[in-house]
Amino acid sequence: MLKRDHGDRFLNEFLEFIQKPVPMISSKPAELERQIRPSGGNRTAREFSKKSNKAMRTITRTIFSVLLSALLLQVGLSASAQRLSVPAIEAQPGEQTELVVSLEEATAMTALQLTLHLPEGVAAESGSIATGVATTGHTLKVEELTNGDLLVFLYSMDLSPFADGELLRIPVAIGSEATGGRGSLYNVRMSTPDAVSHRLDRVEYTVTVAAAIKGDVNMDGHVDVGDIMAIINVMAGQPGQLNVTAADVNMDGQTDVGDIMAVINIMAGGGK
Ligand SMILES: [Ca+2]
Ligand SMILES: [Ca+2]
Repeated sequence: MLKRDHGDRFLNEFLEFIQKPVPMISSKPAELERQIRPSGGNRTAREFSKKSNKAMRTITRTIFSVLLSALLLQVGLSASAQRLSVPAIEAQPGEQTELVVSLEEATAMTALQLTLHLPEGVAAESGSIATGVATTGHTLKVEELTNGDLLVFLYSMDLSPFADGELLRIPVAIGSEATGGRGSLYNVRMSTPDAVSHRLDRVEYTVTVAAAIKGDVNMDGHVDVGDIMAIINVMAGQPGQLNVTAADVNMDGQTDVGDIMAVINIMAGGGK
């Protein structure tokens, strides 16, 4: 909350940029000019190119304003319909899981900015955040704020709209000491292609961290020979999807034959 102004920066820059339509309108005529006049050209070609540039600009402008009117109408009808959702997470300590941010009832939005707050003991690596199926060539920008929250900005230079569905997939690591709690997406703003920005409701989600069963290294809910195999895999440096923290059953800081003995003891004691 303290970094509110900083948090608005990306979207504000984007809004400023898309409100200057000149570079976008002139990009195609420039390409056309290059095609007509590949190596300098003559006077006639230049004049033709000038004329077609002008015609192209007029056409583009007309299309652009028709498009804008259509968008404005749509936005006016259901400006506050779109919302973000994040399903609750249930995980065990030491587990790697994913936080999924989805968009519902999208109304021609091309940019999204939000700040992600994770519960204590839950961490996300900014570089591993991926875009979901509801994006179409959108660019992702992530920055870690001084309070540890992540500023996430998703935008399209082609002004393509988002579809309904998954916008972001955020891999998160549940710390070995994590007890779960509430996380949130706050300072959520979206923008239409014509730079109308909307503030969306804050989204809260819960992370429930189930206490792992001691000795249940492969996390199937039982302590049995499968967990001994799992420890051997961890010892062999092939942890796969295993809970590496849980593999240190006797909690002496390393995974070795002592942990296999510990699992045998747990099995002999009736799973306690
Ligand atoms: Ca098990
Ligand atoms: Ca150990």
